[in-house]
Amino acid sequence: MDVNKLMNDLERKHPGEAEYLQAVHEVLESIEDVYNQNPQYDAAGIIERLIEPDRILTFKVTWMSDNGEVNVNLGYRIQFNGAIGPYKGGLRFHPSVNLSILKFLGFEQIFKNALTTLPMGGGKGGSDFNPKGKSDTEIMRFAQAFMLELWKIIGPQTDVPAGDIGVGGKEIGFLYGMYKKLQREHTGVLTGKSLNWGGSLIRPEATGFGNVYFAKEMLATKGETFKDKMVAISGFGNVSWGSASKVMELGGKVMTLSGPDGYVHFENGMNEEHIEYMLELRATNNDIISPFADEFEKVKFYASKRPWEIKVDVALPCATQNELNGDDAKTLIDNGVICVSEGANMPSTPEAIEAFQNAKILFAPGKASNAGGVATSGLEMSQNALKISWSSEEVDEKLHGIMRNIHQACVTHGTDESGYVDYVKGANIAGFLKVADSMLDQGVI
Ligand code: NDP
Ligand code: 2IT
Repeated sequence: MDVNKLMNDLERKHPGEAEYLQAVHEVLESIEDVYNQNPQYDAAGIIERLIEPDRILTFKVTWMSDNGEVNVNLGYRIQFNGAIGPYKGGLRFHPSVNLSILKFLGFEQIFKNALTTLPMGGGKGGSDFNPKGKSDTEIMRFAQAFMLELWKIIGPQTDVPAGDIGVGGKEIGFLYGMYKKLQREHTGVLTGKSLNWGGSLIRPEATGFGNVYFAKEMLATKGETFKDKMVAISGFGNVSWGSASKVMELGGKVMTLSGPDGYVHFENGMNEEHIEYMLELRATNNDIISPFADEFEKVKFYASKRPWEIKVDVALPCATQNELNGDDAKTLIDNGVICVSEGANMPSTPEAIEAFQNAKILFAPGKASNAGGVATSGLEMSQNALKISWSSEEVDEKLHGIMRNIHQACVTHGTDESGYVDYVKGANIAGFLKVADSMLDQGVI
C-alpha cells in the first residue's frame, strides 16, 4: 500500500472533502504495516474497495413550515460497506451536514461496528435540516418527508439507521411512523426506538455509558479509577448526558459542559439537579447552554471559549468533529490530564492526537470508545429479531462486556515495544482485519 498515492487519488476524486480525507488518512497510516505484511489484501484490492462507499443516495426533502413557507433541504444515505452485516449507522440533522462529513462518519462506522463484534456493516446519513428553533410539528413534517425517500433503500436485513446529532427519540418516532405506513410492516428497521414499540432499555444512555466504561478500562491499566477525578465534558447532547451521569455514578466530578454559545464551569462539580436541568434545556429544541449560569450558583458561563482550559484529570469530548485542536491538547497536557476518551466522532484534530500520544497519555479514538451506542443498537436489533425485551441489567452487562472486549482488542493490536498502547492504531487494525478478511471470503464484488 502506498499511502500518499492512495490519498492523492482519493483527493482527486473527492476534492475538498476534508473530513473524509482526514478519517481515511488516519486509518491508512495505522494499517499500512499490517496491510503490506499480508499480500492477499493487496491482491484483492481490499483498500481501494474499502475507502469508497458502496453507494450514496442523495435526495431532495420538501416540507412546509407552520406558517406555510415551503422549505427544501438535502437528504443523504451512504451505504459504505456491508461485508459483515446490514449497513448500520446514524442519521445526523444539522445545518453543517454535507457529503464529506457523512462519508467520514460512514467510513469510521465500518471499523467501529466491526469492533463491537456484532454483525453490522457501516453506513451513515442525514440532512442539512436544522432542528433548532423548529416546532415539533415542523420536525414531524420534515422527518416524514425525509422518510418518503429513504424508505425504499432501508430494511432490517439491508440498512438500519439510528440517531446522531439532531436525531433523538422524538425524530426516530416520526421517521418510524412514516416507514411503517409506507412499508405496511412493523419491523426493526430503525434503532433508538421508544420502549413501547420495540426499543431497548439503556440505548439512550449507551454511548455515554460505553465511553466511560472504556475510559475506566484505560484508567485501570494505570491502577487508576474515576473516584474523585475531575472530568471535562464538551457538548450537552445525548452522549454528554450519558457520559456525565456515569462519571458521577463512579465517583468522578464533572466540571464542564459546552454548547455552541460557550461552556459552563461547575465549580463544585455537577449534581443530580444539574443533570435534570440539562435534560430540560435539551428538550427546548434550542441548544444554548448559557441559561445554566442564570439558574444555578457556582456555575459560571464563558462565551466562545473551550472547556479544555479548566484543569482536569480526564477529558471527554462529546460534541462534534474537530472540536479539540493542538492548542487545546497542549493546554490539557500542561494542566496534567491523564486520559482523553472520545464520545463524539473524530473530535480531536490530528495535531491534538499527536500531542496526546507524544505525551504518552491514555487516548481513545471515538471509533473504539463511543462504540457502545451502536453496540446497543445491535442489541436492540437482536431483541427485535427474537421478539423479546431484555432488562436494563442484562443490556448494561452486555454493553459493559463489549466495551471491555474492544479495549482488549486495542491493547492487543496497539501496544508498542515500550508498552505504550496506541489505541488509535489498535482500533484501526482490529476493525480492519475483521472487515478485510470478510471481504476476502466473499470474493471480488
Ligand atoms: P446531540 O444532538 O444529542 O447533541 C450534540 C450537541 O453538541 C448539541 O447540543 C450541539 O449543539 C452541540 N454541539 C455541536 N457542535 C458543537 C460545538 N462545536 N461545540 C459545542 N457543542 C456543540 O448529539 P449526540 O450527543 O448524539 O452526538 C454528539 C457526538 O457523538 C457526535 O459526534 C455524534 O456523531 C457522536 N455519537 C453519537 C452517538 C449516538 O448514539 N447518539 C453514538 C456515537 C457517537 P448544536 O446543534 O447547536 O451545534
Ligand atoms: O456514530 C454512531 O455510532 C451513532 N450515531 C450510532 C449509530 C447507531 O446505529 O446506533
